[in-house]
Amino acid sequence: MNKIVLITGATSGIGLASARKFAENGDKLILTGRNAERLTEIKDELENKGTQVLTLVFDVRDCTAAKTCIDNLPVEWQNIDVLVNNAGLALGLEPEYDGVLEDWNTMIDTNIKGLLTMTRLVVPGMVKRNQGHIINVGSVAGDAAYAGGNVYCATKAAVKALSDGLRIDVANTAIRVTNLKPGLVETNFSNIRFHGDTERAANVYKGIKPLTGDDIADVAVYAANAPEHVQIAEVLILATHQASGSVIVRK
Ligand code: 8X3
Repeated sequence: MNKIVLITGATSGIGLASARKFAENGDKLILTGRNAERLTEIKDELENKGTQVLTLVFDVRDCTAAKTCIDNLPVEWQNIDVLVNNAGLALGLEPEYDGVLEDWNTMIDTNIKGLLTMTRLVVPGMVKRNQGHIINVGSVAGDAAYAGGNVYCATKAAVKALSDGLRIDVANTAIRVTNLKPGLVETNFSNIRFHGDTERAANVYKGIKPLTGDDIADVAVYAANAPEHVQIAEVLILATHQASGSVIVRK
């Protein structure tokens, strides 16, 4: 209750679902994203329900902008309790020998370097206060590569390594680190992956009941509210008919 929760990529998908679930939980929210208009709409929606919301418009790939925003937080918003490193994306499903360099750079810059930037900016305050929780949105894709997943899978494997590394580095503090690893979640994820090819995106979820952003957000809120001595280190969350990144039974 009444934590300050910063969520990156809060304008859609798991980020937006998390914003709504943490709001229901009574927390104060710092929501970040690139789309100023969407952020304002979400802020209005949540404030109407009594949640205090601060929005920050920046791209996690822009470390100067991120630093300016975090360094200039109003004093009452500075003590961030929970950092949800959610901003991330997949682009393309081409074989590794045939991939698009620009897409690779976007994924690496967002999913790895953006997450690292936010960690570097927010976690020192947590260490100073000996209190805090970092929830990284990893993926089943980080456990094993699947066909065409190559670089995306590598970025999510990096999220696992960075979560594990950070957990070691803060093990002498009260800070907790969680790596959430969703499988098939029906959000805008596949539309973005396939550059707006909605038919191809819809096929990803055909014949299986996929997870929703809410399903993942529920776990994030649970982890953040577990008793202080309990660290939910890693959670793999799959649809019932998905067994791994590449084993999906469709009906
Ligand atoms: C999202 C899950 O299986 O589409 O990270 O890569 S998957």
